[in-house]
Amino acid sequence: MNNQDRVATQPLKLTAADFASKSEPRWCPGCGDYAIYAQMKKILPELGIPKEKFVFVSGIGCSSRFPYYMNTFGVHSIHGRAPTVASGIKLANPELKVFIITGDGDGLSIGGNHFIHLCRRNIDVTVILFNNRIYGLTKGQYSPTSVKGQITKSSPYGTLENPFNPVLMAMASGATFVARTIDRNPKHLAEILRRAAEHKGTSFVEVYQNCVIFNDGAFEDLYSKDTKDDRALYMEKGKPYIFGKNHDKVLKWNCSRFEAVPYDEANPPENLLIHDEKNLSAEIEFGLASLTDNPDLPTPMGIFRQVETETYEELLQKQIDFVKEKKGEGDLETLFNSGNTFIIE
Ligand SMILES: Cc1ncc(C[n+]2csc(CCOP(=O)(O)OP(=O)(O)O)c2C)c(N)n1
Ligand code: SF4
Repeated sequence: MNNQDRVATQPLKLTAADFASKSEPRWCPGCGDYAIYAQMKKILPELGIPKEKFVFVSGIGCSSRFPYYMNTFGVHSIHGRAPTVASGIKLANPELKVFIITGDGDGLSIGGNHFIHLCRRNIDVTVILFNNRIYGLTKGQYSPTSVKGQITKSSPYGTLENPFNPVLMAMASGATFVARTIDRNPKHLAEILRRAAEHKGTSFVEVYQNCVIFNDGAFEDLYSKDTKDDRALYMEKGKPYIFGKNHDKVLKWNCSRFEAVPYDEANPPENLLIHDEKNLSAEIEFGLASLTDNPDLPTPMGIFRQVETETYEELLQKQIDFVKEKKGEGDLETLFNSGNTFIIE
């Protein structure tokens, strides 16, 4: 056996370090982007996908610098157009594992239209939206997820707009996997990134990401020791929606809305909902997503929806096969010269 055979027959065991490029990340010290970068590198070797099959596509923004730092194929594309470039890559080569890295400005302002159409098509790509509720790269203008009243460089007296809820947007647009996590909880972040990457179809993950320079502490209530247990609800498959410092509260579905009631494990309230992201009614999915930033109830973290249905590329291949069977193999030259052709003299 010569060396070349050995390389071909023994798959390499990859590690996080294999996915780090030679470019040193240039995010501000303390930026949440570092945490996402670290967990992404960690989960990629666990997916069992050869390294040359990964592609990271981004738009423009601090977050969109991500592909530079990954030792994989990548495209730092144009503002808001990562879904378009990624769709082309995936359709041309369905063997690839394609990630879209975007920010709340890139993905939901200039790229909002591209984002919703990606979701409804169910192309098999994984979207990671770094939501810091601000434009970081351009130095602190408000974004479509900035909270109403937020004072920023471009809203010195407070924004007048209602923010988008990215989870609701992805759900309403038809994404087949929808989840939320946060940079300050590495274990949860890694698990959600892995689950999203394994999903077949458009998977969407909103990551709450701290911009330490222009919107520091935007999600503090979800990770600070004193508030996190009451403000964040970690949804777990097979469990009711329990939260609170002593696991002493639970969400109950009552007359088409959620309410918080006391919880005692030994004597739980009757008719509690049990979480199962693969089998929730639209009413419950949307009800959970709508709790975001509710002052009286916790913000849900975890997987809101995971359903399996045919992807765009599978349907496309079927259609190509069908037409080929009906009309035979295509010929570009004939196609160019068919139909209404005319000569300009
Ligand atoms: C066509 C175009 N319009 C506007 C800009 C300026 N611009 C660059 S990044 C950006 C917003 C980035 O915000 P976000 O996606 O939230 O990323 P972050 O920097 O916060 O990670 C804007 C408006 C641009 N580069 N190109
Ligand atoms: S400006 Fe904000 S988002 Fe951009 S690198 Fe710095 S901390 Fe991160």
